[in-house]
Amino acid sequence: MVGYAFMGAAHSQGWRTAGRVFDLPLRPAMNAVCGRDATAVRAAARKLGWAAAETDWRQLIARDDVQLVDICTPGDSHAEIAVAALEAGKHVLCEKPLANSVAEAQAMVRAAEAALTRGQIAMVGFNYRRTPALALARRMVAAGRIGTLRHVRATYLQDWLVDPTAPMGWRLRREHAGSGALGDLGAHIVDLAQHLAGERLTGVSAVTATFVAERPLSDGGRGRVTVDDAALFTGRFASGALASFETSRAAAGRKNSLRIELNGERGSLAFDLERLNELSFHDQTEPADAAGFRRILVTEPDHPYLKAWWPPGHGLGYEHTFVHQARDLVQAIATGAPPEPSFADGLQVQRVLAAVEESAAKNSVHTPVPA
Ligand code: SOE
Repeated sequence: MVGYAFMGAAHSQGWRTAGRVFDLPLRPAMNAVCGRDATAVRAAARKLGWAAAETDWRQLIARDDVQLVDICTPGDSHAEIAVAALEAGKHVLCEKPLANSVAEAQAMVRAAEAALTRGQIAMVGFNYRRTPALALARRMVAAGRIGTLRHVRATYLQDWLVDPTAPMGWRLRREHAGSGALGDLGAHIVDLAQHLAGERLTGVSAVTATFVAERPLSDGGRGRVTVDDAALFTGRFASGALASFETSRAAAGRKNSLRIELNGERGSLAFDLERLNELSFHDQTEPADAAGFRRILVTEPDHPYLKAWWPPGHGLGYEHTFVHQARDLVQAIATGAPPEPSFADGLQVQRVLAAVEESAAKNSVHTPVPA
C-alpha cells in the first residue's frame, strides 16, 4: 500500500479483516507499506499491520513479494504509480477520484486494458458501492422494482471547511487534489448515481463556489485556495432521466452526509449514510391506501455481503465497505474477471467532473459528457 493516512488506515482495516470474515480464494498478505517519512511510515506499518515499510514507491513496486499495489495517496501521484505498477505486472487498487485530469485517467485506462490481457486487475476505490443497502438498491433497480427511472437526487455534504480559519492542506490545492468537494465527494455520488441507475450521464449544468479564498499556512502566512468548496449540478441520463447533485465541504452540521434517492415509474428507493443499514422503498404498484415508503433493514443473510457477517439486526458500518472492497478485489484477481468499478468507470466519472467544471466556467451552460 502507498500512503497511510485516513484512506490508508481504512484500506488496512479492509485487508486485515476480509480473509477473516469471507472465505477467500487467495489470502491477502500485508507485506509492505510505503510513505516518504521513514519514522512515520514505520510507525504506521506497526499500527496498521504491515510487515515492512518502504520510503520510495518504486522500491515497493519492485518487491517480489508485492503482487497488488493499493494506492492511497493524493490524486497527483495516482497516474504515475498506477501505470508503473501495472507495467511492472502488479494488480492495482486506486483510491478515488481515479486521477486529477481526464488525460491522466485515459493513460491509466490504457495501462489497465493492456494489463488485463496479462491477467492483471485494476480497480478504483468507490467504496460506497459496497454498502450492503446500496448494493441491494442496485439489485432492486436491475430487477425492475422501481421501473423506468425518472429521477436521481444525490447530496454528499461535509463541514470541515465551514470555519474560515481551518488550515490550508493538499486537498485545497488544485495541483495536488485536482478539484475540491467536486472530486473528493462529488465523485462518489456521480459514481453511485450512474452505478445504481445502470446508465451514464450524457451532460451536466453546474455552478461551483469557493467561499474562503485564502487559508492559514503552518508557517503563519496565508495560502490561496485553488479548488471549489461546493458544487451543484444537474444532469441528464441517456434514457432521459434527470439527476441533481449537491456536494459541499462547508455545510455546517453535515459531517459525512451522503444521501441518494431514485424515483421510477413503479417506485422509489432512498438511502442515507447516517442510517446505512437501512434502505427505504416505496412500491408505486401497491394500493394507494396502503402504499408508502417502508424501511428495509438490510441485515438479512440474503442481502449483499451479509451472509458472512453477524445474525440479522446486528448491523455494519463505514469500515465494512473497505472489507467488502478487499473481498471483491481478491475474488476478481482469483477469477480474472474484469473488476467493478474498473479504471474505465473511473475515467467516465472523471469526464463528468471535467464537464461540471467546464459548465460552471461557462455560467452553467449545458455541457456534454463525452462517451
Ligand atoms: C474527505 O473529505 C473524505 O475522506 C473523502 O476523501 C472520502 O472519499 C470520503 O469517503 C470521506 O471523506
